[in-house]
Amino acid sequence: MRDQAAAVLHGNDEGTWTKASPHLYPHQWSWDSAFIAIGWAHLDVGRAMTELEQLFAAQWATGMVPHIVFRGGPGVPYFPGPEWWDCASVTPAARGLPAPTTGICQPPVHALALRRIWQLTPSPRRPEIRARIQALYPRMVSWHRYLATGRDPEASGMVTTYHPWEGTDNSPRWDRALERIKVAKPGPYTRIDTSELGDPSQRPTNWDYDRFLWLVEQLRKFRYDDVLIYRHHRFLIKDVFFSAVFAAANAALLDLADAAGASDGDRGDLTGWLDRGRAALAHRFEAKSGLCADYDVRTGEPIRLRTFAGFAPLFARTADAGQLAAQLRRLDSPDFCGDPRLRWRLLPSTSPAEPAFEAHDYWRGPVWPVINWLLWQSLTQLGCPARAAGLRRDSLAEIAETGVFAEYFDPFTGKPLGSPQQSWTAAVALDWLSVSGARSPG
Ligand code: 9WN
Repeated sequence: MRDQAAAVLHGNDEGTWTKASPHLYPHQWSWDSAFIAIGWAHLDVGRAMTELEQLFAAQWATGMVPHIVFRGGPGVPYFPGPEWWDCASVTPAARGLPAPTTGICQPPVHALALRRIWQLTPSPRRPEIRARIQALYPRMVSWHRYLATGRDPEASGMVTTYHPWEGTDNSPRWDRALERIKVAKPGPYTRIDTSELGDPSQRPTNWDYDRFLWLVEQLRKFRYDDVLIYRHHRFLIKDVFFSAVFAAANAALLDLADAAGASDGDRGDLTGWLDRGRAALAHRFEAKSGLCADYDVRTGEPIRLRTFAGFAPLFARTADAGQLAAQLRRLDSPDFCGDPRLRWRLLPSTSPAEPAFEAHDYWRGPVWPVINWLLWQSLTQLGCPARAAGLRRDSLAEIAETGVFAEYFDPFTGKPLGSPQQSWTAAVALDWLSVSGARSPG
């Protein structure tokens, strides 16, 4: 399997960056790149660093790392392409970049990747890789500063998302906020994802896409200015999963502070963001459900749904023993991994008990290996090696059963769904294959 996973990365390799998948996603995606760098680190730590460096070369002047860098070039088919975003025309923050980008971002997994690269760097390569980490580190801190300020002007400890494309596109977590948006069709457009895949039931609906595109139009109208967006945008959600990844990423940058020669000021800021983030998530934890709830800034209402995001305290490596115990019980309850219909004991994107659940449909039910990798890593670090080992074992078994490094899998049948040869699935498989079930990923 290791050779097959490496072949997927090599097959999608464009030399200095990696396509998220060969056909469906032929550009560089932000959080995909971070996972991909973890995969490359098992083959060549220098190549892993290049992946992150290329992504951060497209960082905006605000510190934001854009969700797509359109490195594939203008002829490469992906919808919506750079013309829908038009970032460089409307904001100076997006000018002078090596390629056009989108104007939104994705969860900051990058610091986890940087830490993993450093852990995997063999002694002879340490001086070279240390120098490259030292060069990249300030850019990562500025990315985190953007999230802690532009995306959290209230200093609440929770990151605000502006668009479902900021990670988990058609998750039912966004349904109510999208339902409030009444849009006329945002101009004629032709999707290519559904024809590329051949099965539209595995992708968001046209109703979703109308709203996704309308939201892009709005963000462009606000010139991607966080202050204007905060004032006028219709979709503003305090996302517990994004916030949890941010907390874990702040901890990862602190772990690297000595190697990177971080300043006292940066260490202080990272510690502050980490503490504030963990405290906010602890506050959003609801004992009754055993889950964390997102929060809709526009309506002031919590979003109470049984999805993977409810395990934000686990993803953030909570320091609260009571919440940890409650979340572990919930994880293996019949609403989640304890559902007897599951093919593997893995965390589905949406609970099968949730009315919005769809076994085939993207973030509305299927199992995503990268999400289970994040959970595995957290549980290992939280001192739950047995449960972590189960996630690793079942995830590898899920891939091995069909031999497909799929984007996502049907939780009941284990059928591979979405894009085959998905880079980040191959990348996390490489990482899983490198460690024994109980050994810490660091
Ligand atoms: C839009 C690349 C990306 C992932 C996202 C996933 C999906 C894109 C799409 O693919 O989103 O960004 O076209 O559906 O939802 O998490 O980064 O793999």
